[in-house]
Amino acid sequence: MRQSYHLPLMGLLLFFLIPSQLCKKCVVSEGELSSLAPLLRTMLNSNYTNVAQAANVLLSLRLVGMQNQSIEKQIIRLIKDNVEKKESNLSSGQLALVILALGACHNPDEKCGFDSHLVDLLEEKFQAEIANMEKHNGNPLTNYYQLSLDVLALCLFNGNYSINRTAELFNPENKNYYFSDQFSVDTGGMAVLALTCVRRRNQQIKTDQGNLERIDNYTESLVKKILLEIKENGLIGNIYSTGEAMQALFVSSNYYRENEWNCQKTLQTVVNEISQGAFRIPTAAAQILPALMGKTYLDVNRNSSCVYDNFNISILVPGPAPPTISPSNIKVHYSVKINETYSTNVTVLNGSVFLDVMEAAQRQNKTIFGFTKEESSWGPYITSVQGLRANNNDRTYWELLSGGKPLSQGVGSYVVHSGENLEIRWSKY
Ligand code: B12
Ligand SMILES: *[C@@H]1O[C@H](CO)[C@@H](O)[C@H](O)[C@H]1NC(C)=O
Ligand SMILES: *[C@@H]1O[C@H](CO)[C@@H](O)[C@H](O)[C@H]1NC(C)=O
Ligand SMILES: *[C@@H]1O[C@H](CO)[C@@H](O)[C@H](O)[C@H]1NC(C)=O
Ligand SMILES: *[C@@H]1O[C@H](CO)[C@@H](O)[C@H](O)[C@H]1NC(C)=O
Ligand SMILES: *[C@@H]1O[C@H](CO)[C@@H](O)[C@H](O)[C@H]1NC(C)=O
Ligand SMILES: *[C@@H]1O[C@H](CO)[C@@H](O)[C@H](O)[C@H]1NC(C)=O
Ligand SMILES: *[C@@H]1O[C@H](CO)[C@@H](O)[C@H](O)[C@H]1NC(C)=O
Ligand SMILES: *[C@@H]1O[C@H](CO)[C@@H](O)[C@H](O)[C@H]1NC(C)=O
Ligand SMILES: *[C@@H]1O[C@H](CO)[C@@H](O)[C@H](O)[C@H]1NC(C)=O
Ligand SMILES: *[C@@H]1O[C@H](CO)[C@@H](O)[C@H](O)[C@H]1NC(C)=O
Ligand SMILES: *[C@@H]1O[C@H](CO)[C@@H](O)[C@H](O)[C@H]1NC(C)=O
Ligand SMILES: *[C@@H]1O[C@H](CO)[C@@H](O)[C@H](O)[C@H]1NC(C)=O
Repeated sequence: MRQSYHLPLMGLLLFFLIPSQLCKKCVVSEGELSSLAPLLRTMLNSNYTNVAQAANVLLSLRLVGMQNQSIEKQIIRLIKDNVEKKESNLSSGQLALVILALGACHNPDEKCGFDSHLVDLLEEKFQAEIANMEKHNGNPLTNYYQLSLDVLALCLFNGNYSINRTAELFNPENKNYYFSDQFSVDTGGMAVLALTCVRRRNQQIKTDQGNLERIDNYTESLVKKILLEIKENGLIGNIYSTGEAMQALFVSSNYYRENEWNCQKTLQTVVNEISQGAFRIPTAAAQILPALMGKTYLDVNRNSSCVYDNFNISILVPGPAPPTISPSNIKVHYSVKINETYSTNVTVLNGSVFLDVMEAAQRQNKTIFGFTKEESSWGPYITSVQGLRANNNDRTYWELLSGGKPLSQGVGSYVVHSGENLEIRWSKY
């Protein structure tokens, strides 16, 4: 395996010449760049089976200035095919991600970007989210993470949205920032990015000063909530929300004091986690990478920012590490909980994931353990068990637990252990 990194001299010079207050970010040092290789490998080895996954990967690669024509072409084709085939079926946030990814090209000579009708379509989908909220007790079609992506894309690409309405929607007290009373750091982080874009782009509009002040106030509160989620080891929320949270804190440094966040500590923990294989899912890798290199989604259509601009990385990509499925069997306990609990013992190969357990149980009794799943940017998402379907209008979903505690990974990636008590529970968020 050969890996080589070229950091153009220009990038280094910029790094040292740009005044530090302009770029008060902590980033992975040049010497540590090779620790990011597993992220790139994961992103480049992906099959891009899902449009949101492909968009996440392309956006991330472009933000850090990694140019690989063959991969870009492949992803762009997939995204474009997907958009044409089922544009009316894309969720608002999926479309917003596509716009961000396609629009994130720094090279004006290159044939890049997107058809402007995609922005019109996003306006419609954003309106549909709001209409659904009005009709269904304040619940959007998707979620506030996606509404934030919508506002961000509309803001960056000159779409039409109401600043007034946006200020109203993104009140930090809104229930949509919370899942089961727990503040969603990913959601709050994305909202801070969106609100910061709106704020910066509308600085001069006199008539909107009231709304802009309101947005300032909301941003400050959201930043406070994010800071409250900083853990002992420096992670913000959990490992998978840390990238978005870092981006949010990068763009909002005027709302907190330097001693309120030890960015270096966060960075170090993330780098350690990379070596432990925490980011094996392409979307996970794509969402953490920009922050590690000092980039945020607000840089999407900005010419240049602090470091590594246009950095070149060539990496011979080896196959993914073979999953360690050993021929030995393990036994786990599995239950489906609705009002009643339905339990069974299942034997699977050591190294199996949650989904393997569900499939084994389903083979035992399809009536009780039958389920459906959908492919998403994070892998398979469980949509129904026993025919009972999750529904965003009711805020219902199928929650994954082990030993009574919610898991922070999905059925496709959580590796089960011998004797474990696994549960899938009909819940409200
Ligand atoms: C909103 C959300 C939810 C909502 C989804 C329904 C809704 N109203 O939209 C609810 C609260 C129900 C939910 C549930 C879960 N979630 Co969730 N969720 C998110 C969030 C904040 C945004 C997702 C999104 O819209 N993305 C943007 C769109 C454009 O991409 P998309 O692929 O089209 O989005 C869909 C999928 O992401 C899917 N989805 C949501 N969560 C999860 C989790 C997994 C593992 C999978 C495969 C799919 C999935 O729902 C989205 C809408 O349809 C993300 C944060 C993030 N960083 O992405 C966490 C996130 C994806 N969720 C996560 C987790 C762990 C879960 C649960 C497994 C928690 C649990 N213990 O049960 C369950 C899923 C269980 C199942 N049934 O398979 C983790 C995944 C980490 C990982 N390595 O896999 C994330 C990253 C949060 C975090 N920081 O920990 N989630
Ligand atoms: C990609 O697709 C190929 C062929 O369908 C499959 O063999 C391979 O396991 C897939 N890789 C990943 C990482 O999903
Ligand atoms: C759009 O979604 C609906 C329902 O989910 C499905 O029946 C239809 O086939 C989809 N259309 C396309 C073009 O994917
Ligand atoms: C923007 O949207 C508002 C409604 O939200 C509408 O009244 C206005 O005409 C739209 N403007 C353009 C240029 O489409
Ligand atoms: C903005 O919204 C408020 C209600 O939140 C409303 O009273 C006000 O008239 C709106 N202003 C504009 C310019 O639309
Ligand atoms: C935001 O506004 C509310 C009410 O107007 C006020 O109580 C709160 O202190 C403000 N928050 C900040 C951070 O300015
Ligand atoms: C963007 O950068 C290029 C060179 O890197 C420069 O020629 C161009 O003027 C810049 N554009 C803007 C809008 O700053
Ligand atoms: C990046 O790599 C490509 C091909 O490997 C090369 O043509 C190009 O000059 C490099 N760019 C920089 C800025 O080093
Ligand atoms: C681009 O990616 C392909 C496929 O992953 C790889 O074979 C090639 O070496 C990469 N090119 C560069 C310049 O990194
Ligand atoms: C669970 O039980 C409650 C109270 O008996 C009932 O209202 C509800 O419909 C049940 N839920 C399901 C999914 O069966
Ligand atoms: C599963 O196995 C445990 C012992 O390992 C036993 O106590 C329990 O009754 C079994 N449950 C079912 C549903 O078979
Ligand atoms: C399962 O495999 C892991 C290593 O992959 C090993 O440490 C563990 O002892 C195995 N457990 C059983 C019950 O075979
Ligand atoms: C599945 O479970 C139901 C309810 O306990 C039972 O009536 C049915 O006979 C079972 N089916 C099989 C194939 O075991």
